[in-house]
Amino acid sequence: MVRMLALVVAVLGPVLWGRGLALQGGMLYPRESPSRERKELGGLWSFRADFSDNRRRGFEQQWYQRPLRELGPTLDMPVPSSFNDVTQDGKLRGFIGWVWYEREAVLPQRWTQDLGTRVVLRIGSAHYYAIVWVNGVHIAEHEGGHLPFEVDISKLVQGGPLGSCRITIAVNNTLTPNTLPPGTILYKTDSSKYPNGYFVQNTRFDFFNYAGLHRPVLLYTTPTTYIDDITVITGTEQECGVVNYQISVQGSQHFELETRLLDAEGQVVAHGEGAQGQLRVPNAHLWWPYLMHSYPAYLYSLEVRLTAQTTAGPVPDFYTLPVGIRTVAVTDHQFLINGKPFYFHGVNKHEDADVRGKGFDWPLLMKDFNLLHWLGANSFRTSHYPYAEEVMQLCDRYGIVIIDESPGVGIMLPENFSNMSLAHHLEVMEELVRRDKNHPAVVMWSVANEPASSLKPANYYFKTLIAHTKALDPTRPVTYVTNSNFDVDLGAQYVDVICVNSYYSWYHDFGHLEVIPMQLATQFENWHRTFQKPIIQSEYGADSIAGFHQDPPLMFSEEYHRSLLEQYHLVFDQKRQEYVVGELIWNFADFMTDQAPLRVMGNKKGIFTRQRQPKAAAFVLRERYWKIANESGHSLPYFR
Ligand code: GCB
Repeated sequence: MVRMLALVVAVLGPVLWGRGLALQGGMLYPRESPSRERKELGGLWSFRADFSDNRRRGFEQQWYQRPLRELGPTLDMPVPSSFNDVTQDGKLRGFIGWVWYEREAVLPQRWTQDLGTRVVLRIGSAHYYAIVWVNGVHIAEHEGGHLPFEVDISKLVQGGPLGSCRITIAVNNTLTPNTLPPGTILYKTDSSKYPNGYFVQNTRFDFFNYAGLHRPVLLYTTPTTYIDDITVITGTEQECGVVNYQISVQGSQHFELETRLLDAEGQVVAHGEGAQGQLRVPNAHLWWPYLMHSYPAYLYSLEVRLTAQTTAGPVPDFYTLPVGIRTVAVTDHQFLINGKPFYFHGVNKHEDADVRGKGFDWPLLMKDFNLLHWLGANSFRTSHYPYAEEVMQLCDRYGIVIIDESPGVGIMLPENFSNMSLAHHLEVMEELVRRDKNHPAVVMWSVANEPASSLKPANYYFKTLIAHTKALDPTRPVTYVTNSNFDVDLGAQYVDVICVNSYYSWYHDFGHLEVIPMQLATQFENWHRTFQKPIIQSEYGADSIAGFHQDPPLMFSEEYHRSLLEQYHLVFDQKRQEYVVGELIWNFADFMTDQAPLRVMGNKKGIFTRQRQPKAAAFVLRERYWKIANESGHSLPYFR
């Protein structure tokens, strides 16, 4: 046991040390403004995976002290991207441990000479644990692969002779029982079967553990006294829109703040002064979801102007935040947006594609949003982790409603419910709410997917987690997603909306489509009888291999896929008259998983292939979603 722990520590290194870092400051998305510049560090970085037995050669040889290429061979690695599928090396594809990224950034002279400028390095996502050095100086560590972190590097780049800086980032994809998602390193010690030191990583979630620098890495500037965070909470009073705002400033106590709210035409509709206040907008345009209104996704702009009083005179900082005025509420059988019943007809997604894995990619993102519009989808769940900030911004702009999920997936073993796990989960919820709180598209938080909620410690775990999330954000409902295989789950007493996944006629009663209506109706009735809460069918679906045809339908054919969905729809159409408030297909597109006998080069439950081509099921859903949208009388032909 002790030996095992020692080995695990050897592989993970600092993954086990970095607990309890308190959340500091805001996490405003870095936008350009008259007082702020940004410099993208995308492109090719130098890269090396540390294949040494203990995975610690990089630390022993201090790979951060000198350019990586001087200490051995390097690869060119694109950022953002997962590293796994970029090369022809199978060992790198399945690599577990530390990989090292490095690049030189050339800085504009003003950034390095002007001591009134603050230079910040921001990493959109590094999966899973990251350590960052600038010019060999250790400056940051971050745990968690799906949320951004940043660090002020002004002192390191200013005042010296250098106009450039060397950024080194070591990233470790090892998952432990206390990471989110959790995983286990299993050492195979039978020397007749495995070489010395052989280990594998086991996880209880169904997607490939892609790793690397997944989202943009960039530098941006602010003045030294700067707008650090903005929180808006919106509401309505009769015809009047209300925007409550709170602004935090760092760097000085001597400043003034002005706010102006501009409509989509750029007209000022309200203004205020000071760090907090309320802006009132008569006859406000509300933010409505796509297909729920003839002018969906209306965004105002909140312009914040900070004027700091310095010895050299006043120094301004500007930040503009898009604001959608809308309300969210839940009754015992409805999900209300702006007081009107909202029905989720949407998808579950993954950040996943050929070659780039989980790497952020604009063409892919736009293709996905065009497909959502084509489909008539009004919503998605960020299964099973927070998505890139640019995704959330597009949802605001297009009116796509989001259930924003934490990386709490695969929480199945008793050790995943430890106090250490809970503490980390609470911290992740704080990071998530801090990042996404101002997005009108986000209408609910999901703290986890299919945790083993019948285990004894689960009750305390979820009670605490949900209460904490509600305290962080009292304006949005909170859920965790459960599975119909689990008995009616008492943890659901803490959630506002029941989200349930089921795979009738797929993982059980396979081949028997005829039992779906009965089993699905029973599921809904049991959950609603027990909790009197609205229910979302948060996953359902079947695998199909594009191009496989069989009629009468057999499993894995496109015909079985579509017939299975049609059986579900019969029941949704009855129950949505009562308390079912949504249906989210599993999954938007085929995606990569670990290799397993139940997976054919990944999970094939996509209604689109991994290359985003429609299968038969996509046409079934398209017809259905547009039919549902047309019931409201607000469908928008220009998106079709
Ligand atoms: C589920 C999980 C999802 C899986 C899906 C499946 O319940 O939430 O992550 O991919 O089932 O296809 O098995």
